[in-house]
Amino acid sequence: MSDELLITVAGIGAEVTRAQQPRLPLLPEEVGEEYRRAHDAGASIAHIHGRRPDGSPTQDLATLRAYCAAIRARCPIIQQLSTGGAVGMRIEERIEALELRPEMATLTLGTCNFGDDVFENSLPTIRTILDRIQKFGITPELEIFDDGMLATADVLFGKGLLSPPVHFEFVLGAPGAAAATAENLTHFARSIPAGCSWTVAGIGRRQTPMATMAIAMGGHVRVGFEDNIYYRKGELADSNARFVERVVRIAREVGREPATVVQARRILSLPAAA
Ligand code: KMH
Ligand code: ZN
Repeated sequence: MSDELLITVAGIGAEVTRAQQPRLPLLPEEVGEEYRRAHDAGASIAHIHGRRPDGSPTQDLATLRAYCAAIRARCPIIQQLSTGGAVGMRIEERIEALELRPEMATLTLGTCNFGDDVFENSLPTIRTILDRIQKFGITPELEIFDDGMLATADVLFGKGLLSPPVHFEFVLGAPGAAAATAENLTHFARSIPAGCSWTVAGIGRRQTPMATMAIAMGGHVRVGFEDNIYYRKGELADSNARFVERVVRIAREVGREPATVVQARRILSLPAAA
């Protein structure tokens, strides 16, 4: 276990709207500023989705290029592109921006319900995304929404397509996937190979309880508008950085410091920045 805490900020997502969260960043300058504030508050990883100016989700190359440049111009946070995109998005759109060679990209290891929709990730889809991730020398984050996705990780390890140690992310509380409970978090954390690190993203009002458990267990934390728009019941968060600040306060109370970007690269075995 590393004492330093990785904090990922998932500040955009694909589903939240401006009508629901007026501070949702959409334009590149807004995205750049939002992630800079989160970085300054203690986040070391930026999980990034694309949006058109009207708020609709897109993973197109031009949008992601502009976002990545706007973030990089303001802070050295590790950039992690989503390959999940939005439910129903074509696979080619989900992966076209990987040619930007971000340091990290997510790889969701299975299909699950997502509200009324289906988040589709068949094994061929997973292999296509993994191929593209590896072609560009990107470090994957294995995203687990449900128990069966842990089995898929074992399939990939068994076939030699990936080898531990790798970094996992447990998304708990998505509507239609595994619930955000202490039992599920413990089970997931115990199920991955020795030496692997993990982050938890608790959805909605389970964001802070899950983060607190992960801090105590030696895991890492993701927060942000993608997963939760309320700071507390009935009160919208006024920025992603406010979530990061709260996680930092909780972590310090139990003796963990937020990882700097340099420390995060070491924990994740990423190459040092050029
Ligand atoms: N928007 C969700 C359906 C990821 O970023 O890798 C999927 C998602 C996963 O957000
Ligand atoms: Zn995402």
